[in-house]
Amino acid sequence: RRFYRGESYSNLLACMDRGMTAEEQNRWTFEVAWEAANKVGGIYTVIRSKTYISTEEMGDQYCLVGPYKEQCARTEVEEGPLATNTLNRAVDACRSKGFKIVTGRWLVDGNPQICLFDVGSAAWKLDEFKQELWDKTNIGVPHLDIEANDAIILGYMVADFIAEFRNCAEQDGDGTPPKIVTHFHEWQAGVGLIALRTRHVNVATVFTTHATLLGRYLCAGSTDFYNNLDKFAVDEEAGKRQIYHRYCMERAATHLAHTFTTVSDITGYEAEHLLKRKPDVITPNGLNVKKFSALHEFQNLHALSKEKIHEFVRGHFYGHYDFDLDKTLYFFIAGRYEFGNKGADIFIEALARLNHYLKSSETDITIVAFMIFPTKTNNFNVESLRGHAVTKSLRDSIADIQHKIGKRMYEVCLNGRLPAANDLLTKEEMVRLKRCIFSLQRDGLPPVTTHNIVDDWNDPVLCHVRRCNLFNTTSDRVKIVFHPEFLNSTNPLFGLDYEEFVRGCHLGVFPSYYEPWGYTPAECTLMGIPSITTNLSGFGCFMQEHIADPQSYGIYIVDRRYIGLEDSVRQLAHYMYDFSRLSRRQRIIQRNRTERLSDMLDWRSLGVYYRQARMQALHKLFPDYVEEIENSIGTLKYPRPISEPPSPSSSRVTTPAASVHGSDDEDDSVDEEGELEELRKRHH
Ligand code: G6P
Ligand code: 1S3
Repeated sequence: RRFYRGESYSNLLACMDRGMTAEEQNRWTFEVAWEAANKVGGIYTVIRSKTYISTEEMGDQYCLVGPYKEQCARTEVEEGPLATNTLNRAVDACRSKGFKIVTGRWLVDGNPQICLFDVGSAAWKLDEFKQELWDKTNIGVPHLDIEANDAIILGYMVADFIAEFRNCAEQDGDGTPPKIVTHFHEWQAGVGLIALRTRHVNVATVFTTHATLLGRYLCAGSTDFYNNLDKFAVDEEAGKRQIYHRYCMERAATHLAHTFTTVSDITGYEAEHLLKRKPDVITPNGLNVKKFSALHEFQNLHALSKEKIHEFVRGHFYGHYDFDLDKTLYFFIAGRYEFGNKGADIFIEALARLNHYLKSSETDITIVAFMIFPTKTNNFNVESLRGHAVTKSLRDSIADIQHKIGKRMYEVCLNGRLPAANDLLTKEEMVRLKRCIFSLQRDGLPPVTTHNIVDDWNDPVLCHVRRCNLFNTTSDRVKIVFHPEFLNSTNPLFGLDYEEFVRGCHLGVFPSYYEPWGYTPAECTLMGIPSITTNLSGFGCFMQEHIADPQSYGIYIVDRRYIGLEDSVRQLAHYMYDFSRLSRRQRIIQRNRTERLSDMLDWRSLGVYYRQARMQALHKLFPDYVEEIENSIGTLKYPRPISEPPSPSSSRVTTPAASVHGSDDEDDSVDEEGELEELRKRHH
């Protein structure tokens, strides 16, 4: 009910059209996004991860629509005609106008149909489209704004296509009008919706915003955003930032849509004030959850990936490698490089405090904090590469010597005696090892960044790291590694892709200030990696609403809404400090609990809100039309865990399993089976 603010749900259920397939109902869904088969950011993840359930529900009555971006499409799309004659006729009609359209199937789970429009092929119609936009809506777009111009071309191409399709579907149908839903994502796709509505094409429209334009800009400044949301002079603010025309496009799409949705309550609140419309439905973002057949597989993967990160750390910190990797924890932050919006500012500040807490408590724990934000660089720096070269040389020498020692031992033993020390390591080999050890010496400290950053004096991460004196000295218990590039498996330093890297870490830290949803902590959750998020992120609020005690499930939520900045920093530092005091056993238990939350982030649960949004939109066009939709996922799904939450305090019993296995810190078979069983009983 909370998510469904339209007509009363029970009214709709009363006149349900039970059990008919989309094909039998002549019902179609087109999902239009700039990021369909075009990887730019988070919306790509939404569209891509959702295709599985969309095709499961709609089959070939579902089609994605977006711009043709050759580089991405060439590797991700298998070209070919669409599955139905009706769709192909509409495409042909548009092609005959001179539009270049690539059709086929997107090579992702669900293998959906996709229709990509080459914006360049209709560029000659830009003036005509702009004129229409102006005549119908009074929105004027400066010709220098290429992104906005492209959005206009795509929008009108898509509107032409949908109108053609509707005609074809009507001709091919049984006389009843086809039920078509067109779902547009974000302002860049929104012009299509504006065109359909101003041309009065009889299709249902849904508009989803994943962030508001003005919200993103205002937050990036030093504005106290959430306390002033109701006070902003929106037109003026947009004008000052030279985004007035974009803002108008976004606002027009919002108001013209039959159903308007945002990805979280917090963005809904923002939209209400900045776009002046409350969302009808909240459509939280899901992921395509794939379960391993073995319960503990994700724990094993953690250990394997962590070993690869260890190898990186050995190379990066050579010469100052005076900490125990078995007592080292890996924290990380990653995302689009929006320094304040993504909370990198308070992360660095809190790390400085954590460093102080750890030093004062004289702990032997070391934290390596990775920051992964892509920015302009002139490639890897020599110091980082050198570190990996010298450790590799040592590793290779040892492997070679080891092999030779083996052979010598074998010979000696064949002679019927036990090898003596001088049978094992020769003098030359000692010299070789000494040379390797000497080359491990270095003058300076291990670098804070792996790359040469362009304009490094003004780079926000480096400026904050300098200000907080986090220079990777021997006495620092918190070490910093800034990797200003996204990870992939061909990376010469890590040799890990992002997923493997996340699995190998202990804690994701995402203390965002502006985060409509936030996929990074959600992805951590699926991999069973605990994370820190905030009550200003859609994900954080969603978790707070559905879990009784998020922290015990490894979801730490920093308050960035009701307390001051200083208090938020302190809270973040304390969360990290508390986490650093967990024993291995407690971390394992916590990872098990975190992973258990995956189901609630699965599109199989969250897809229901998209269906509700589409149904509402269709219902406005066809008042008699209602679909049978399973009820929303409700509010509280995850009760407080039955066992004690993992606690840093040694005086407390950690979990019931502890009393069975004693205090064996190394035991990795902790699965809380008893607790799971209890949970199952409760649900039944
Ligand atoms: C997983 C593995 C264990 C390993 C543990 C390390 O649970 O299955 O074998 O001991 O990870 O956990 P840690 O939190 O210390 O990286
Ligand atoms: C937006 O991408 P962003 O990282 O710029 O959309 C994402 C998908 O809905 C969302 O997860 C994120 O919070 C937004 O900010």
